[in-house]
Amino acid sequence: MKLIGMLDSPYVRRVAISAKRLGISLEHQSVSVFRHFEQFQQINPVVKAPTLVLDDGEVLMDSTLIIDYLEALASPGKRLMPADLDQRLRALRLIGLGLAACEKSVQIYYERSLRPAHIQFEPWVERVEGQLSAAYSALERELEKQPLKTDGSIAQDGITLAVAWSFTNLVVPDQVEAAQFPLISAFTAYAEGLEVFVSTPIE
Ligand SMILES: N[C@@H](CCC(=O)N[C@@H](CS)C(=O)NCC(=O)O)C(=O)O
Repeated sequence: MKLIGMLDSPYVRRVAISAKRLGISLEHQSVSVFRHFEQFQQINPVVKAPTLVLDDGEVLMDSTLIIDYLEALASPGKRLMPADLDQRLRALRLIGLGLAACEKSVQIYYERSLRPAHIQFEPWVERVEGQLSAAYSALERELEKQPLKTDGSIAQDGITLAVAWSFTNLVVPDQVEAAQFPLISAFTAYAEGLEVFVSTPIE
């Protein structure tokens, strides 16, 4: 199977890291949704990263749906989501917040990099900045209540949180201060030190 997209996308990176943790080998092709738009279109006319191309040519998109498929393919001992319902609910809540943080970071980044300065709409930017801050504040509170394990393991909630924080720091660093989110920052430092993260660097 082929994973299409750049690792500077948090969505592509979470799929690549999840696949490694699940023991599923993917051939990664670094095709950019912007710089290689036409090439991407040939693979997936919707041009969304990540795109997964299955061995029979079927195309799947959206990181959560791709990970869902990979989880189903993986052996039960390697799953990245807890089976216990309460733990699963918490993991899903953390993942939801992490994905919202990714989405809001992308929106601010696209606003700044794609929309000409003279037609930027400040009320919209402020709204999105507030949403980004709300997502990380809620995540920080979650980690205060119950820390994620830092014993060498990592599950889907931790992968998504760390990938999100690294991405936000890459594209809109002015929006987040490590001192304001010490637990998220410390957990991300732990995750980025794991072999599976080190071998899947932001490109
Ligand atoms: N919900 C999607 C979001 C994917 C997404 O928005 N990817 C960006 C790259 S970071 C993209 O494809 N941008 C191009 C576009 O939306 O036109 C997921 O989880 O995969």
